[in-house]
Amino acid sequence: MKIFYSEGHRQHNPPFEVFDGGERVPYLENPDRMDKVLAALRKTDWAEFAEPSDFGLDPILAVHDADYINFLDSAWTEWLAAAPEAESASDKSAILPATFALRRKPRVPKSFLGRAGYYMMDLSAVIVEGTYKAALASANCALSAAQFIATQVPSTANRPQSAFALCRPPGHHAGKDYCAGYCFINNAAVAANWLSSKGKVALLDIDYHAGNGTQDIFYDRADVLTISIHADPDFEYPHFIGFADETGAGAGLGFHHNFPLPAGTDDAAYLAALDKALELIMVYGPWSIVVSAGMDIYDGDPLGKFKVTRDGIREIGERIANLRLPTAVIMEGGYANNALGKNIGTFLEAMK
Ligand code: OKP
Ligand code: ZN
Repeated sequence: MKIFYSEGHRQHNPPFEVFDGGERVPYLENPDRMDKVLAALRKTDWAEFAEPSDFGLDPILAVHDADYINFLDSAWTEWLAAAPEAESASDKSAILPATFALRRKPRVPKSFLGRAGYYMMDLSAVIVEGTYKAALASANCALSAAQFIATQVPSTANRPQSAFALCRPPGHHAGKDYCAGYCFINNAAVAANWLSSKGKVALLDIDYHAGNGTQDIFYDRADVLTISIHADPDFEYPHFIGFADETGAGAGLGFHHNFPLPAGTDDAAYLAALDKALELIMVYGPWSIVVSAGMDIYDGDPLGKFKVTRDGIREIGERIANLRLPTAVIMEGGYANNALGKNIGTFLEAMK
């Protein structure tokens, strides 16, 4: 299986994040995650590593607001220069505004801190100097996987090929004009949108957290079916979106589906929801699928409350592969670092 990977992710290594209650903790979405996945995949005889191509900004701007992308580009320089605006910040090692644009009429503030609060949804999308470049490299991995499945010759394989994008930072919480939950550019959305120029695409999000950014981006579109299986936002981040009654709007009505699940969800309950999702995909009839693959569904993930086992993860991979569609797998979350390599390896092995 082709694995698109860039060393570029390393420059995104925030010194901390802020948990509910204000505690500063080491950043969970860290380069060590990638090292664990790399080590596991390098041990296999089927992982074929490739550098991503540079697709430029166009496919990113087809999904994200240009002013938001400009914000990401210049944020670090502006943050360092934001005096006396941010003069009270005793620590400038990471950008974190303390004021958020809550349900305002959209009016982009002029000041840097104003724009930071406007474009950031929470305290876990921490921006440092290398964040934008890392996010671009991550999006290029996703686009490269999309291009690979779009151009492969199917005749030699007994099932259509899939490709894996080793994305870091992840993407599914990032919306058109906001970053959130470790995500800055929505890699899976960029890939799915790119693929949608060739026909209907389905995007299945199996990360533990609701894919709010993906939902927002495609909410009024019928040409990309989006489905997210996740922890019920009634008890879990992102709290405000990801409910079962959110099914799309306008032309997109009926083309988004959420499967919110309770804490403690085990393999059987998870697979039952997955089967419903896969049925919806079959009925839709896409030519390809994009999978937002978060391994934080795994039992024991520090951010998750599901009880999905490694056998469950293998079964999820097999059932998705049984759709027999060209599939671009995009890495999202998963924070049990010591299990992450095996989990990703098991998932991909089942899909190849
Ligand atoms: C990113 B991904 C918990 C705060 C939540 C953000 C979690 C982002 C998860 N107290 N922090 O979907 O794996
Ligand atoms: Zn997650």
